[in-house]
Amino acid sequence: MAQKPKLYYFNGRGKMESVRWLLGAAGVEFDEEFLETKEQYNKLIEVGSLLFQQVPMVEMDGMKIVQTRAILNYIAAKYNLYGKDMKDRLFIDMYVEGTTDLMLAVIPLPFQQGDAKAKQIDLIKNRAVNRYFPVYEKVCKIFVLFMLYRCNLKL
Ligand SMILES: N[C@@H](CCC(=O)N[C@@H](CS)C(=O)NCC(=O)O)C(=O)O
Repeated sequence: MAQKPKLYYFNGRGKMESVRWLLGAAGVEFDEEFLETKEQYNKLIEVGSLLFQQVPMVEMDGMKIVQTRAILNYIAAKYNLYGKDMKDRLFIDMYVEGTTDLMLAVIPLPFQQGDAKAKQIDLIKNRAVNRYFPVYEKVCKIFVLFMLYRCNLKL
């Protein structure tokens, strides 16, 4: 039996969360090593496991894969979750980049305080509600209708 993928990241959602979700969607079990000390992280760098000295890193299929998008693309392609043709992949890539942009607005939050933090929270809420969520709601509705049609179900 193939070895389970092993995920290396801090004990938090961050950039690894989408990888966990994708493996879950693919029905793939995985192990995780949470980096809780500087020593653990430095050790990975010393042994050359982190190409750009960054996590997330996923050990699978004999490789140590870094860069979130590269990890996601590999898993999606491997488990047939990356569309049927170039056009599907183009749309998947657009939706993924949208979530990345929204997440980039969230990342600075833990390091902000006071007014700056409140302003950032307002911006995130506004962008989420008005710019990103409507797009995902629309595509989810289309997907549900498509599945109902495929299953010959009527609304
Ligand atoms: N482009 C990379 C960025 C990864 C990244 O910024 N990782 C952070 C943790 S979330 C990190 O390892 N920072 C340490 C550093 O850059 O030295 C990706 O998307 O995976």
